[in-house]
Amino acid sequence: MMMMTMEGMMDKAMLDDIIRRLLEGKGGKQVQLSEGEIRQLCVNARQIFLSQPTLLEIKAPIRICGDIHGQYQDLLRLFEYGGYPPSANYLFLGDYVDRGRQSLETICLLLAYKIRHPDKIYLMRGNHEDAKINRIYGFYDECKRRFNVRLWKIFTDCFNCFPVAALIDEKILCMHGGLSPELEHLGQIKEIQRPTEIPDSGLLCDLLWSDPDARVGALLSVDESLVCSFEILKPVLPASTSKLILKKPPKAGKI
Ligand SMILES: [Mn+2]
Repeated sequence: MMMMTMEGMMDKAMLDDIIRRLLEGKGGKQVQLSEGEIRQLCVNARQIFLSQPTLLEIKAPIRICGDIHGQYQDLLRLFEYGGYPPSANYLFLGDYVDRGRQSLETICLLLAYKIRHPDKIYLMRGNHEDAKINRIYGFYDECKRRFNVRLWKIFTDCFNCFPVAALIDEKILCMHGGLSPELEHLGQIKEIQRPTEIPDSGLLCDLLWSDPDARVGALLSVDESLVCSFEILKPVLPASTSKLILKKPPKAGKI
């Protein structure tokens, strides 16, 4: 329905063709979409992000995935293992670009799936979905080398509209970074206006940047890629819900 009501949305055949070509990048082959196609992915995805809330409210079962950081082969393996959308629901916790060598394929495949299946795949914002970070850590250079700086700016406009947190089954709160001392109720997240850059301090900065503090809670590693942080802090969630916070894995000397 959304596909039909939004102005200028890419049609399904075009999206399926883009997805098919991107999936041919399995094995390490570079997939070069056209600049126009990537621009359309950014513009269309931006519209969908803005049509959905800043604090996503989604239902289990859903597969939750941490940082990809341009490691496109890992993203493909992840879909191979968990099922390609829409056969399974996905929530990504952010950090799609920088560091790895195929940030463009990574973010383009995720945006294409988001537009094609807007209620089956959710992409939250990471601290690298921010111009002042990905200008330095690789994405800008990849855009400039393979396309141009103009395209990098179009991605910036799209990243500025990503949602920043998700609540699964009204119980599990997910964000890329962690909680904020400023966070007293979830309504504050819903009120964050988009598009927005990530400020240097405050609620939005903390949600995307802060790390769990072992002194105030306990960390449980579910597997190598997922860490649950049980934090006994302020009653951010209603008393009836558990205090399970999902976030990206802790730093290993990286941001
Ligand atoms: Mn990261």
